[in-house]
Amino acid sequence: MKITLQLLTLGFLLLGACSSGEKKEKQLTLWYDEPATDWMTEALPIGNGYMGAMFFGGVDKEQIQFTEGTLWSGGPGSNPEYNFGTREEAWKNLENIRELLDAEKMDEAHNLASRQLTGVIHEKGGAMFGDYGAQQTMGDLFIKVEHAGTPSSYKRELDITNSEARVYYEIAGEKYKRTYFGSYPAKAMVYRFESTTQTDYSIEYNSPHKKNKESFSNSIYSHQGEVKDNGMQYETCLKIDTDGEVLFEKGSLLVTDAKYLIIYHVAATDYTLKYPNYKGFDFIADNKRSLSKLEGKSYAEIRNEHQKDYRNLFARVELDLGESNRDSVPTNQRLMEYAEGSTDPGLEQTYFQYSRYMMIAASRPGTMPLNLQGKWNNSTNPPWACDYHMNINQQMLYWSAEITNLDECHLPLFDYMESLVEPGKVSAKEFFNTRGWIVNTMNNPFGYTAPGWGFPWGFFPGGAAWLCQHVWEHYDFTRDEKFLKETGYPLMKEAALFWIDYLVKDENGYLVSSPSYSPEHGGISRGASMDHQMAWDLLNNCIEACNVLGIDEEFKKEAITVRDKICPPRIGKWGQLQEWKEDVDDPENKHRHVSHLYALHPGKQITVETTPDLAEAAKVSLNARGDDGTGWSLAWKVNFWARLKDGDRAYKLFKRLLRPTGEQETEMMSGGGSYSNLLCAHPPFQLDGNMGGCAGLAELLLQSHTGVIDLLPALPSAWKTGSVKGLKARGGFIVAIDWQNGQLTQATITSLNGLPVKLKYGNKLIEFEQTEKDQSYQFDSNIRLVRD
Ligand code: FUC
Repeated sequence: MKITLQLLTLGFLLLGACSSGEKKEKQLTLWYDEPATDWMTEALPIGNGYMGAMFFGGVDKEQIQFTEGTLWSGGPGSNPEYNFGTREEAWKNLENIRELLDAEKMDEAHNLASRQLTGVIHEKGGAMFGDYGAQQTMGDLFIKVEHAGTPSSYKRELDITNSEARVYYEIAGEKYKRTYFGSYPAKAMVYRFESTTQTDYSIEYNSPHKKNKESFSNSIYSHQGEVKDNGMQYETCLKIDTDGEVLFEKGSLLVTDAKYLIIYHVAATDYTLKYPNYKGFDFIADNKRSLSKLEGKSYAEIRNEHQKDYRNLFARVELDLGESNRDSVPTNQRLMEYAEGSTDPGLEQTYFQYSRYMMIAASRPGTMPLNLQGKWNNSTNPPWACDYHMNINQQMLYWSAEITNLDECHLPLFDYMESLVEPGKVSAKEFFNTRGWIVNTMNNPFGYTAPGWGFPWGFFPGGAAWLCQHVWEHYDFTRDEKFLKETGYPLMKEAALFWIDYLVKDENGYLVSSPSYSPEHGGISRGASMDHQMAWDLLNNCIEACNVLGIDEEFKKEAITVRDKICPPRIGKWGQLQEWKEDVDDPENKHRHVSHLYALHPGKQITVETTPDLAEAAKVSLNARGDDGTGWSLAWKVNFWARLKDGDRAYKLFKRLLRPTGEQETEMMSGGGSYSNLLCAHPPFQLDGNMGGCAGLAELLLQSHTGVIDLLPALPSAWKTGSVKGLKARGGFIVAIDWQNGQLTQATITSLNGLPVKLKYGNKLIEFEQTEKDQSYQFDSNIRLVRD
């Protein structure tokens, strides 16, 4: 009997070892059997936080396009008249515009607002956005490899489990291998070429910018240049390590007889994130520092240091949606077959983790925040200036940061927000004569905080309120009170002051936003619902912050009074959630922005549990808008349906987000999808859809915005059996969930802060008045605590 029990126990343990925690982590890769020929749809992204690079994997000629996040045209250096977009004393027209709106003279109000409440940019020698500028590519490295013959066994891959890209092929019986990665701790990109035979290479740097100086000494190639339009200075350096000979001739580095060649690549500019000059960083010293940190370290050490740094973030979350056995199929083909109906949970997992990979590759403490294309831009004139768009895009880029346990990657956004306060106060004063800070739709790194220069798309002073949701969420997930006190709350309070001053009373005594414009369709209104919802959310979070910090009683009282008078969400004549205070929604409107559902997501004013009628109205609006859209619009709809607890509908939209999209497709309204490199097609490429899609998948498995940790709130029926580990819930709880046949089998909650917790699964709810810091708690399929 005793023996049997022991055997049984052992058997159980062994089974346990294979089926749960001990399971070997699967390596997730994107891979292709041909080199890339198109940058946007095929090349693959790598990055070290500061720099982003895209490689093609060409056999005879490798192309590595790269940039550094601060490299921009425009701004003060481009024009002495540059003034952050300010139209001085524009606010003097405000009363007039409000009166016209009250008299329902919409066209006149629109015309006056178009003339006066728009930002100012100055023409600049044919540049698309004048002195507003645009993010710039730093250029391309071309590496020619001397070999003759037809390649075989070609493979180009991006291993996102370890943050490493590789290229393999064979020619005439010789093997060639390349390994690329971006190291945040080394602040360098690393490209290694190896071959079984001695090989010759030539390396050339091509840049669209003005070259000032070039040199090669002590194995270091340095190129100093400047952006022609604003004189922004930069340097990029290549440190060469090889067993071959190196010669610098006519602008090319010639490497001969090398079995290995390693290029360490650094870049920096003289930009600083500091109003009003944004200049003065010692970029030459910075590059020197980065290069000297490499001294005395072997390639293996640098690679290990990188992988340790990366894994520390990436490995926190594991998602298993079931076996798909499709890893042997190239990713482009896999995407096609998925669209044609093949079941491929592995591709879905890869998509989810790819977003986390890109977040880690492009947004780390001390770097610029993600821009519209992350850090991957190959143009001097990129779509929408590859800037910071504050009426959905910038925020969506960071939706996944907290829930997928990458809160450190959120920090660059907050540094950036802090830099916007000073210019944003000038904009608030000059355009609206209010206190506080604002940003509008478009924002460059030179403090452009004014409305855009076109009224219908550019007028969106709510940008700051929306950004402030991010500092609150960061606090709520981490419960880092120091952060809230020193960084979060000051940003929130200043943004709230704008709304306290800007909102005006309507005929019914409600506070409304006048004039306002629901992003980016309208027209002009005396109350776009989104403004009301954002102001409500911001004031609500400020009140909560005052409670947490025990400060600012007076301000808190004012915030409560204002919040409670804001025009609440309304249900209109066809059962829809009204996009405006006026009941004028068109049921045929398929516009990509669904801004009036802000209160449902990313806000929390509307929830299925607390405001079921409004949630129902949100559903009516969403159904009317339909299931098409740009990439980010589809991603937002995944999140909406997740919050509405309709996993199958969310999943349908997620599949739509993975629709294979070609290079030539430009139809915006319904063209969203994914390129074969799995980058999101707006179209064209925009990273927000990748990040928003990832956040949406996480919200299908875990939600916590109501103060309750809701397990599997919207599990799609397609994901019958699976598990997720390491997602984060508000309050600082790390959550692991297992499910089978669509039902929870077990969950584990680790309490990082020792706070009370409420846990929900379906209609079961349990509550613990306290938890112990750093303790894990295991729950069974009925969310009953499993005691040891
Ligand atoms: C907003 C969107 C567009 C695009 C642009 C970058 O203006 O309406 O679809 O994503 O940002």
